[in-house]
Amino acid sequence: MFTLEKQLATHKGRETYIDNKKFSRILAKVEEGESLTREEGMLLMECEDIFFLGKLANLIRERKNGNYTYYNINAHLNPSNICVNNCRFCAFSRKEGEPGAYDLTLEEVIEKVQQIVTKRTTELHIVGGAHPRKNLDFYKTMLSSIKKIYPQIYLKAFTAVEIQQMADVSGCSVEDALKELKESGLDFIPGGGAEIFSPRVRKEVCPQKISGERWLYIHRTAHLMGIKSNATMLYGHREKAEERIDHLLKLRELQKETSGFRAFVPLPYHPQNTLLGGKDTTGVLDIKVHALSRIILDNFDHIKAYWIMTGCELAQILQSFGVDDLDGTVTEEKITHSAGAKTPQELDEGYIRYLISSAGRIPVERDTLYNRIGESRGVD
Ligand code: V47
Ligand code: SF4
Repeated sequence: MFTLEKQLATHKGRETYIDNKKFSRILAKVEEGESLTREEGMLLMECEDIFFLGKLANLIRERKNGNYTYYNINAHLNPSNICVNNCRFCAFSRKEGEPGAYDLTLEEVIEKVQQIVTKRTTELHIVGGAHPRKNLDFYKTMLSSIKKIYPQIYLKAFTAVEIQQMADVSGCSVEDALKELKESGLDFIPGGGAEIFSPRVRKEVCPQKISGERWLYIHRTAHLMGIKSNATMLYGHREKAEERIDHLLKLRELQKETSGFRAFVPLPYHPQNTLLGGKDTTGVLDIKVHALSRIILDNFDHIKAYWIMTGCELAQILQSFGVDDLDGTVTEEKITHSAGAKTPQELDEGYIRYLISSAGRIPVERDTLYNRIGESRGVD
């Protein structure tokens, strides 16, 4: 039974978070723009007062992005779900010949692109499985053919995992693969494949995937070549709170070195149809992870709520917990919907702007690099 005394005690307990010396020191550090330590991050991970976390995250959010929330007009394309890795959290991938496997030819990819791109599309987000046979030339031709038809569209393509795989199939280095992809039209690398860097958890959930260190190496290499990227963290499966903090700290460290990351995207695990199974994340965990990401990653300009995974309603609320970006309109999302996502496949631009403005924020259309492009369009 939840008695009145217990309620009061809990309430009092929460107040002590703010009164507590350690928490007031953290608040002062955030107000001064100082980075938090691992221990302080851990303390916040254990903090049950989401309003306190929201206060800290919002301070950083508004210092960096004011009252603006960004979105873009994008389309997703998943050319194949055939993959050599067997990540236990993935419901999307298939082996060659397995029921449900698909593998678009170059002609089919172009046909698909022509169906999903509109006059307003500024970004194509292209990711698929780590294919056992397709070489670098296939992906280079894909990029250059799309770029030839749509030179104005940013090609945000291929996770570090796919880039390593195409380099392996072609027997070349990741450096050479990145250079050739860039020459063929690659503009930006999405943040997928990072999962959680902890070797302990990777061994359990994605033992065949490249290591966290390798993921970081590939992004560092891309940054040094002038290719910007995003970063992600898949949470809510087998990882411990400290492993989330360590993941964020590794990203903060790399960002300090290269300044190559644009946005960080926390990805809540969806368990349906996966080998790993387990439960959906809760609203409180989603809020904590987005807020903590904003607080720890104080050298990242943007924290994105990927509405496909968080749900539209929570994505809207997360704008008070550090988030300043709601991703984009998206089309035909396959990875999360294979794992049970109940969100739509696509959002209309007017609705994204409504999710932003009805939270008291100002919607701003951006391109992949966060250049503002839609301010004069007056979509509302
Ligand atoms: O790499 C796979 C994750 C990622 C599941 O860079 C799952 O702006 C939840 O990286 N439940 C792909 N997540 C998506 C991605 C992304 C999405 C939006 C924006 C950006 C960006 C990147 O999805 C995969 C993997 O980490 N994933 N299975 C699942 N069951
Ligand atoms: Fe393959 Fe990516 Fe799925 Fe892992 S998450 S099995 S690498 S498609």
